[in-house]
Amino acid sequence: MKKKYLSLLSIPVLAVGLAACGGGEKETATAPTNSDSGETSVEAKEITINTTQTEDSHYGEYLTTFEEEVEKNSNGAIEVSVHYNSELGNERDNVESVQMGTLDGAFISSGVISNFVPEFNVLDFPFLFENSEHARSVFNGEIGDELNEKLLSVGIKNLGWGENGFRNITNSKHPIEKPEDLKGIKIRTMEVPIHQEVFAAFGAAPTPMAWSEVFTSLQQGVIDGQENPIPIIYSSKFEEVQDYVSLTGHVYSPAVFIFNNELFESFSPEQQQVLTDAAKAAQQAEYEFIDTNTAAQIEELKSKGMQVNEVDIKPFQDAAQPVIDKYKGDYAELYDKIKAAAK
Ligand code: EAX
Repeated sequence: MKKKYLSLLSIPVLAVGLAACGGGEKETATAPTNSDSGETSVEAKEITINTTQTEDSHYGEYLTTFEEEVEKNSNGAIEVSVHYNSELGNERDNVESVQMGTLDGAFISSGVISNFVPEFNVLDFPFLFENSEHARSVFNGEIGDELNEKLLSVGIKNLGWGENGFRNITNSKHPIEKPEDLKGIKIRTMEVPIHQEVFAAFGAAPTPMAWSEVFTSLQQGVIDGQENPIPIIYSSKFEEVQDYVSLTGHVYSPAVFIFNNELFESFSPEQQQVLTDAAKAAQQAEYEFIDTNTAAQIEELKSKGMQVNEVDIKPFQDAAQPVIDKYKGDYAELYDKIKAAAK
């Protein structure tokens, strides 16, 4: 975490925070004094965040809102440095780095977390959530809190839930209208075992791959397709490498704002509140961005030459059921609680 110096006059919060950190006796910040202006300056804390997506994506909407809120409400005592396009590694690497403290935080799809917290496997079950309202109420309620506790047990603070969204299939062979259409199609999946099994059950050839390799792999024909929510298909400019979008909505991916918990606890209670409040505001901004733009993004993908088709999900649900039955036993209680929360 890089340290920067700011004028104390502009950041009374930090001065109080630093004094409070001095234990029982009142300590004042003993930072260097700027000889020119005579002002006393104290260290500002900089936090570094990584994400896979572009700054103009729905992830970018979340993170730019977070950055603005933190720097506004911490009086500049906390600076946020966001790195887009997997600049500081892929999602799975990021979970490990945040856990070890070599990366402060990351905004990622929850899929890869199941490799660290088994309960997260449930979130990647196909057709688990009825709609966005169902999913958002689950993650912003008791179940979301329970999952956050599981994350804390491995040293990771979830600053706040976000949304990746309902995942749809893109490919360059033909429209996907029924599972049989996926026969032999090389579909990139996240590094999530249950996703690989679901696409094998659909008849596809699942190819697990980190996000940063997907666009060039599609361009080079190493894979035929992939699956992601519309906002990612749009912001990734997949119309340049894919011809078909099939609206299967087969999995809902939440997004998680993972943060090194030791670092989080090093902030004063006031600063911790600034961080969590900023994440809440960012979540609302992202939800609004998604709800406002997704329909228009589909129309724009069509205008750019992509063929978009609806599907009857029942055959996909039937094909996926054996995979659900195989794994549900391990997480039956959580699975049933989520299903029961459907609006
Ligand atoms: O987090 O890997 C994926 O397909 C994820 O949905 C993407 O990185 C957004």
